[in-house]
Amino acid sequence: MDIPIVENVLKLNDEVAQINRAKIRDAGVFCIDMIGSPGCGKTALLETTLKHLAGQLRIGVLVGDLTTTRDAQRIAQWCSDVVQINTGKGCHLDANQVRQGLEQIDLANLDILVIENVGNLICPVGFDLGQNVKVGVFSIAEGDDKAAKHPYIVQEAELLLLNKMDLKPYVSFDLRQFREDIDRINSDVQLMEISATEGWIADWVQWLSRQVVSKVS
Ligand SMILES: Nc1nc2c(ncn2[C@@H]2O[C@H](COP(=O)(O)OP(=O)(O)O)[C@@H](O)[C@H]2O)c(=O)[nH]1
Ligand SMILES: [Mg+2]
Ligand SMILES: [Zn+2]
Repeated sequence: MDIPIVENVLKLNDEVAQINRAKIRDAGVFCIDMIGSPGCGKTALLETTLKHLAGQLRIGVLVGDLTTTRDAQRIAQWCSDVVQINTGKGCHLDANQVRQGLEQIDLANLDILVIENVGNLICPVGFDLGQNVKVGVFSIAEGDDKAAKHPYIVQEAELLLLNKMDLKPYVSFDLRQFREDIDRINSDVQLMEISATEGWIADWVQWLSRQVVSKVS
């Protein structure tokens, strides 16, 4: 008897996601749903990216978190278009929360909107928010089995980032195994090795710039 309820929730979510998608498309904005576990470095990556691309690309951020506004405060140092969405006990963002967040952002000012999802590699994958792409973030510190253990994000993501590469010398992490697991699950997905805190983000920044160019042309 539970199944129809779940189906209805997802159907309603998908309808609102389509409204978000149309709004984002009409504004000519490229939208990323960023998904990764707590502490993988999503906010750190956004901070470094915003610093790096200041004056080049206009980036807005919707950031989902259970109760605090700490991530939004960190991001607000580098960006004026940031909205915190508190989910309470919710372990993912849904399209309606994003719809409300969008009401507080002037999309006309932006090239890119990044939605930092609640730290969780599981259910955020199943909720369409109206994004163009999902980007999955893993980190060296989490262990090399995490792609294999979280195949849904690997399947759904357009791009995967492996953060905290600066910790590689100190942590046992089999990169070959990690890459093999990803290849087996989704041979189309691109993987970039980065360090948010060291600023090793050149590939990611190039990828972002390409998305904006291909949206405009
Ligand atoms: N060494 C190292 N630490 C990082 C890196 N990226 C993030 N961190 C640290 O990891 C912790 C969690 O980062 P945060 O951005 O809050 O992760 P989030 O929960 O995914 O948003 C913080 O202490 C960051 O300074 C990185 O590339 N290298
Ligand atoms: Mg964060
Ligand atoms: Zn959830």
